[in-house]
Amino acid sequence: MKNGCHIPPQGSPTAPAPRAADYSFSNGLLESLHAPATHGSAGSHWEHFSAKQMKNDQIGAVFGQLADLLEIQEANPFRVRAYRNASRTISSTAESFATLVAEGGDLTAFKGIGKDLAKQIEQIVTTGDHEQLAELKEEIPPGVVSMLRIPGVGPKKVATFFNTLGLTTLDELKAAAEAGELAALKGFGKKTEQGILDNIDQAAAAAERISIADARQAAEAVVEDLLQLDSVTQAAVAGSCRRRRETCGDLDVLATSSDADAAMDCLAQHSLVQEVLQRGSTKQRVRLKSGVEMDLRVVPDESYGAAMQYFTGSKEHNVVVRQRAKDLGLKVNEYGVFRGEEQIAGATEEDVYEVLELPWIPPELRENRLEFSLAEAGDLPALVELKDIKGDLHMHTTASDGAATILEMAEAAKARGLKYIAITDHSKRVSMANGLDAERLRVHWEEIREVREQIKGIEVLCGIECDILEDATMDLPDDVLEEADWVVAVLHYGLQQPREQIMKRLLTAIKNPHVNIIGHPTGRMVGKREGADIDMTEMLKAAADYGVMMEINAHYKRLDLDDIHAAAAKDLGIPIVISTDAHSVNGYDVLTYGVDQARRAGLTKADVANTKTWAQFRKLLNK
Ligand code: DGT
Ligand code: CA
Ligand code: CA
Repeated sequence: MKNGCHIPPQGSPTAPAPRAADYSFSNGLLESLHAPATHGSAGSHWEHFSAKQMKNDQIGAVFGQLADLLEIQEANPFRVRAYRNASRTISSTAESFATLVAEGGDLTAFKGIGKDLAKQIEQIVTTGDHEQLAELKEEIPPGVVSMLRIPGVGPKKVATFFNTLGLTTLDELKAAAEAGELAALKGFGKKTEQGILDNIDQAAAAAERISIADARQAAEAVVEDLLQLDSVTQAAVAGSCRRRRETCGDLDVLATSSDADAAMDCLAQHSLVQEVLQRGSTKQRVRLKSGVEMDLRVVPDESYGAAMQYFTGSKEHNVVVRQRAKDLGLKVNEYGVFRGEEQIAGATEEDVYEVLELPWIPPELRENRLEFSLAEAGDLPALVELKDIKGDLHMHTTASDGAATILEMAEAAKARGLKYIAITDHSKRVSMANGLDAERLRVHWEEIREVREQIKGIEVLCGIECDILEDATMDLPDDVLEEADWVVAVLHYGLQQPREQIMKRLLTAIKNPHVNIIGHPTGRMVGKREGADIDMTEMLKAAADYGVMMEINAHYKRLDLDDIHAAAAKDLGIPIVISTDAHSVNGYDVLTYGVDQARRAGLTKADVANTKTWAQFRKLLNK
């Protein structure tokens, strides 16, 4: 076993509470397997989210919501489709629409954007709002919109529930399903009704949790604006968002300021904020327009570290911290660490941990797993960082369901400092994504080789995302896979199959001499869909035996492997690759979430194969 942060597998006594099926995003409107939304604009630093300018994906989300709400109102399908197309175009465009608007550029040059849509984009960018969307939100109760969160339920079904049955909340929908009223509807059946009953509680419980991407975007935007104030000396994100959990229940922000009122006014007036829920002398709670709530706490400088430590949590981590203080005859709270009346630490987190005789512990590890024993032994891992990543080995182009060409993807990767990428379009089974058969694939690989010749300073691999079919055979024959530089094997279909068959499929792939890696191994969608029923121990053991790597799919809707299983893979010495699964040049932006997941797993640079130089990495290609 390698030295490092071993995290116990799920189900062990110290593992956290159930984590797979209990969340969803507040913004569940743009959910789609093959059209991931992206965050941040190309050219900006990956970690940088600005409050100053609207991002393309935010503008795109407005049109996505418009399309959903109009469809619920049974509006003209052409209009609905136009908004949906606009949403996709905008979200997958590298060039910033906000910048174009500011510079008076011609928006109608983009496919699917006419004069009318261009005007609406201008409105969104300049006012941060959309008049018609605001009206629709008045007309359609939020409970109706939340029905979209139920897996398998889209705007068309919601329209029927709302318009035909007059259902306005998840509770009413559940009652109607229990009474058999849904199965009686035209175009519905017992199966649909049962599916809704099976999933509705998850959707209801999940109501408030948002993805780490949405959480970071909002929280970081607020922090950035607070830091602009002269009176604010320090400000930062705390809570689960700082710990980089997959989802966040609410957002926590801390600031130090000579003028708490100014900081709270700044938040109250922030463009992301809907309303102030509570305001005291040092604490304010607001609801954002997205529905998620945020706590702002303004603390004195001498308490900043203690408050950061306290409000970063987790609660479980803090229980141990408090006990430790007690054992040392100290008292710790959000104001500082005290011996009797005397404050002995609190200005910085480092000080707080130091007086507790501990090194500073990275927030991603603060879940009361093994961080305290590692810290005591001086064995805290040096966690992998975004800047360590040198390659991206899972992405799509226009050959299947991506929005950019091979050359565009390669150039964008190079511009971000990557040294090698693998183009991994879909195999033929994924017909909805225009998957490639052997013949098309060979032509596609020829094009990749041409790009490889053409572009200097980055290696471009001929790859494939090859489906592992329901009958446990590969979607492409061995002689084709053999020609690939890089084969990502994945489960897309039949995720509900019994464990035995799922394992048969995975083992087929792992034993295939041409398969390099299992991509998004479980197939779960965070808060939306549970993954396949996998015997993780068996799969990882086989992967270790056969020299197959494991992916952390960096998309914030996947984050698959999760932290626990990535840690288990590390312990078996399995190289882990953090890949973006980019479907456009903006798709690379999600890399940061994958790195965060790896950090939560306790992975170091050495554990992540795509931190290697190309010369080192290529040696891993021969199994
Ligand atoms: P979330 O919002 O559900 O995603 O998770 P957190 O961890 O952000 O939890 P939240 O917002 O309730 O509280 C933020 C941090 O504040 C939490 O991680 C630890 C600290 N905290 C909050 N309430 C308590 C408490 O009752 N006891 C202790 N020890 N710490 C607390
Ligand atoms: Ca929180
Ligand atoms: Ca909170």
